[in-house]
Amino acid sequence: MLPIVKGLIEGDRRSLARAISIVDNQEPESRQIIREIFGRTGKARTVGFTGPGGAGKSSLVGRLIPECQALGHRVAVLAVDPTSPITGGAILGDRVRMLANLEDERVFMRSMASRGAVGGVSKSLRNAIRVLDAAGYDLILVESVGAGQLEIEITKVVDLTVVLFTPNTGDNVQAVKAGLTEVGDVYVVNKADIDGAGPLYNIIKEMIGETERKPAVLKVSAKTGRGVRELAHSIEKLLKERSINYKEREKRMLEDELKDMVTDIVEQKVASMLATDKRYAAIIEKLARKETDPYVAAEEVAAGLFR
Ligand SMILES: Nc1nc2c(ncn2[C@@H]2O[C@H](COP(=O)(O)OP(=O)(O)OP(=O)(O)O)[C@@H](O)[C@H]2O)c(=O)[nH]1
Ligand SMILES: [Mg+2]
Repeated sequence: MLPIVKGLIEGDRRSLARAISIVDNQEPESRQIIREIFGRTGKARTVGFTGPGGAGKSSLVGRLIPECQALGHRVAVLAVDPTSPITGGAILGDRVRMLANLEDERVFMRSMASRGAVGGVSKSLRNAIRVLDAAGYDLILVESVGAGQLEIEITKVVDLTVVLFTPNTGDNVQAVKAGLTEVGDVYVVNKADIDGAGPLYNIIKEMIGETERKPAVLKVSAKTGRGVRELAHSIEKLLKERSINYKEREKRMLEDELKDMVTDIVEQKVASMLATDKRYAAIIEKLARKETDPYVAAEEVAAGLFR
């Protein structure tokens, strides 16, 4: 067993932090770490927090930590910021905001830099979750920073998604457009302490809460703490309900992952084959001279590759 794996299993926080960096950066050692811990994973449950910038995701996660600990969980937090090169300012800000919790030995926090394509982020995240799972953290809260396609991607990797809205940003419409109204298991109107939270809550309740999925819609204030305990209990309840079919869902998630990974491998193979294929170069020339068309050319190249 790798010393780092032994360390993280035995509760050494430095080994844990190092292992997460390795899988996040997809360093070569990452393969062996995952191979060694894979059999120990499957116990942790994961909750994603998504929503427009400044909605209060970090603040709310900070508030939820003690509530979830009170329910008996060993909590870890991952903040995913794909836009940030290694340690961006946004994450640092979050770190400061969560400083109170950082001093608490029972919680483990980490921001992930996962650069690169959408697939890279989910791969890093899946593996970071595995590392935390093997280290004995049974509840992992994942904050995703930034909006759009990536956030939707992240929701596929977690067991449960909490979508935050807040009255004082113009980003709500953006969030609706980005498809966040379809991915939530729980919808939260944060900043209940300020004007506009009530009307926004009513709108969301009507727009999303009444759909067939009937997701929970809650009003909270991460500032005053109002509603946070209720949210922790809702999350707990939903996770319990889902645990009944957990094996089945895990299998589906693994299938998604495998498909991503096979696609990656094939893509790389194809790229390297094309780079050295003389016929490919010739077909490009033919295309440029308009002696063939893109459909025929593509079929011809693909047929050559898979022969
Ligand atoms: N009034 C009020 N302010 C809040 C509440 N929750 C968070 N805030 C404030 O809103 C701002 C953004 O909070 P964050 O927790 O950093 O929000 P975030 O969603 O993590 O932001 P990003 O990570 O940058 O997307 C901060 O100034 C918070 O103090 C709340 O319930 N009420
Ligand atoms: Mg944040």
